Amino acid sequence: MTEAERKQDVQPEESTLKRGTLVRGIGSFYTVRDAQRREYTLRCKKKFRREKLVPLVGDEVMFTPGQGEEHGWIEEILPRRTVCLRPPVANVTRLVIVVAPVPEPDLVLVDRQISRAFGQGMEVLMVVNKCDLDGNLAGVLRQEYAPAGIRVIAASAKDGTGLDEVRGALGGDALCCFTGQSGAGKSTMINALLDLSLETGDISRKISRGKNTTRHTELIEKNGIRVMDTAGFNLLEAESFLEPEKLRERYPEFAPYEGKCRFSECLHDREPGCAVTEAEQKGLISRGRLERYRILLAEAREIWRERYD
Ligand SMILES: Nc1nc2c(ncn2[C@@H]2O[C@H](COP(=O)(O)OP(=O)(O)OP(=O)(O)O)[C@@H](O)[C@H]2O)c(=O)[nH]1
Ligand SMILES: [Mg+2]
Ligand SMILES: [Zn+2]
Repeated sequence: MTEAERKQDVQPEESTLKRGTLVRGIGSFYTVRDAQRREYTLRCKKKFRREKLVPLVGDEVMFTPGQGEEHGWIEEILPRRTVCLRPPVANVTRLVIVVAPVPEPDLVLVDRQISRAFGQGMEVLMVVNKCDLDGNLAGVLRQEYAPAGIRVIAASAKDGTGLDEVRGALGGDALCCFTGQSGAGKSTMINALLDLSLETGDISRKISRGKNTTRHTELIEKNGIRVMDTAGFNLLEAESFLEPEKLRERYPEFAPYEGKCRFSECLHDREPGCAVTEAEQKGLISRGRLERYRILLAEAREIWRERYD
């Protein structure tokens, strides 16, 4: 069969509605991969703009493929399990926060991400990369985050430390998403894990920051692992719809003490007789986590006040 005949042959099938996963989006063009791993270039139907619906990497969509060189159309976005706006992705079930000794980790940023992830029922995993530069950071962060039920893996994309462990933690049927500050080594780590060649950048010497090398989210599927590489960022604004009373529910390490404070409405913000404060004083809860919880709590209260007063 010639190529032209083959194309004609499959045309009737290709004009029907198909299902796939959005793996990349650049400008107004989206790439969708079907179950046979074929990729299609698509655009969005106008109705999406009217409904203010923006397709995200990770979305499951129904689409009509284009004919020949023509692009096709995304017809429908299927219901999402989870949504993040930073990075903008859908259906992630396991968030992999990558930190490193350089750039210096911003743990308020990390805790913000954890709070949002737990708020949506995602699993969270922390990878402490570049442990070839500093062997202590992973241990310090494990003390902070293990009580929250977060597994902390010490790794180095450079010398290979911990890569098997990270690979093991990405498997199963999870849709994983690497996130973290620019320059932490997300792309380098994914390259080392899956033998790929995603673009990587160096760290600015002057300000010890990444250079925002990855610009677009990419969903990679290889060796039974489904993982997104995303653009790093250095800021994450506060959530606008978070009830201050709900924040504490996103701290699994508080759970054993809930209901044991003197006041039943205790927000663990230095109220007298607070069981969470006592647990921190006894070293059962990390001081840093509690301090940052209070920063996020103050922020949530401020936003709530502005909204409803
Ligand atoms: N020493 C050391 N350097 C590393 C390691 N992993 C990555 N790097 C370096 O860190 C720098 C940034 O790596 P990238 O992979 O581009 O970082 P990124 O997190 O993808 O950054 P953005 O795409 O900007 O968000 C590069 O110079 C890498 O070579 C590591 O394990 N050890
Ligand atoms: Mg990158
Ligand atoms: Zn309390």
